[in-house]
Amino acid sequence: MDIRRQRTFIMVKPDGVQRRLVGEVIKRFEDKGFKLVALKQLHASEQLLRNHYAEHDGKPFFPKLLAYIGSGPVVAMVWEGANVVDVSRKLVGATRPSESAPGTIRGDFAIEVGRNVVHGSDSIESAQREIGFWFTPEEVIEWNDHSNVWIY
Ligand code: ABT
Ligand code: MG
Repeated sequence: MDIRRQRTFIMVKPDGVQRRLVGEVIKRFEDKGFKLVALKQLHASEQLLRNHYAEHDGKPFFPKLLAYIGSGPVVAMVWEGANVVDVSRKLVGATRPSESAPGTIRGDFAIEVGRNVVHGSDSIESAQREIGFWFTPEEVIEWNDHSNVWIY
């Protein structure tokens, strides 16, 4: 597959929405040169969040995690571009904001692991799975940016 067509799932969490950081997050992905192919705001159902965070089911922080992500609307997005999964994790920063570098989203805007502003898929497989949970195929838009000669 064309590496430039790689996709990842990015979500501004309820704290990011409350703090009016949606534009800031989008700006960082746009500035990098990634292409926005899906976007919506929603208040996620408990079932959707259980699917999304199934890997953490049973861990001590799981109930708090569900309560936090379910506490308000989130902004769900799909971004496309070369190595977007790995590069997004770098733009987002380390899970614990105490370890995330300045210049990353979490490094610049978060203090608490339980209020870390944004989610990014941790692998290509996770990205495919998560995009399927959050979006129908019709909601992910194919569009041709003819000007991408300036990016690639
Ligand atoms: P997400 O983008 O939310 O998946 O975070 P990330 O992949 O960076 O980190 P993981 B390990 O997937 O954590 C998921 C959420 O669980 C919270 N968490 C995690 C805790 O509260 N305590 C912990 O000890 C760990 C390991 C942080 C993550 N999201 N939030 N908010
Ligand atoms: Mg994760």
